[in-house]
Amino acid sequence: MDEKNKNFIALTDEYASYKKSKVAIMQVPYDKTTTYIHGTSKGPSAIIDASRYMELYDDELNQETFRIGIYTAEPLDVAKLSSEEMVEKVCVSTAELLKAGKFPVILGGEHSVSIGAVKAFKEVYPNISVLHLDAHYDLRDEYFGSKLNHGCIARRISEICPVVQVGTRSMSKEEKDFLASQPNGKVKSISVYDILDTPMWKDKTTNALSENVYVTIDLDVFDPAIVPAVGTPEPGGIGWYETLDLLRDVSKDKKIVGFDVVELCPIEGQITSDFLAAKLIYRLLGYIFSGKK
Ligand SMILES: [Mn+2]
Repeated sequence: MDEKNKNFIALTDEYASYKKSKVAIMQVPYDKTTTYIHGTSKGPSAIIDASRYMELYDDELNQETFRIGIYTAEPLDVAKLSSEEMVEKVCVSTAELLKAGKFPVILGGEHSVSIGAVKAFKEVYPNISVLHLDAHYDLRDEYFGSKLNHGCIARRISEICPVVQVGTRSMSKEEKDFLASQPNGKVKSISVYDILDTPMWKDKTTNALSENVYVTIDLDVFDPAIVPAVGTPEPGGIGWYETLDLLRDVSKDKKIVGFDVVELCPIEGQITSDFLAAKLIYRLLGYIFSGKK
């Protein structure tokens, strides 16, 4: 393997050039407002590294998804920026990709990166809704003095467009009150308790989404037994296959126009989570572009 190749799945130019690629991967190594364990700034490079050892052939879909072309951009230079500046930079970069007809995939970094991305998508897709996979509700109005804290992202996104949350299982009283005060409002939550109680939870999720969907995946939505490398792990998350089932359904019934995978906080010598994140991205691209070239 060419150690210098820093493209997703180590694709060579034939399938990774900007010009020929349908998909563009944007890395946002930002980690300012995480509240417990720091290290999400190392998430994007850990995902790219893990992806280099992944099979190019997708054995569920029986296809070589990489043939759509997957361009990997250099990581955005965001380390020294304020949250406001970072969100703006992600917004501008996402808008550029959309204008060029690319399908953006954003790698965090902390979850605040999603706010900038959704802002850009809303300009192009006015009727967009966001599918938000997360252990946390992220509905605080403000946290540790910041409205752009990673614990506020669903609240900020709900000011832009409707949000459908899945896998939630940790909230503050403030968030409970916020949810209860807006029964017909912009945020719907399908918690792990709903998933356990409601066999139709995937239909419920899909039906709550609009035609164009942006997906934001906080990796702590998974059970920490399968994804331990997150900053704020919560017991009892959802599994690999039920997550794939949901994403497959949404890809079939709706038009997913972009997605992000955030909050990977790599643990040295423990690459399970990095690898899962890389495979999740590739599989989701496979669902979205199934049968297309
Ligand atoms: Mn979370």
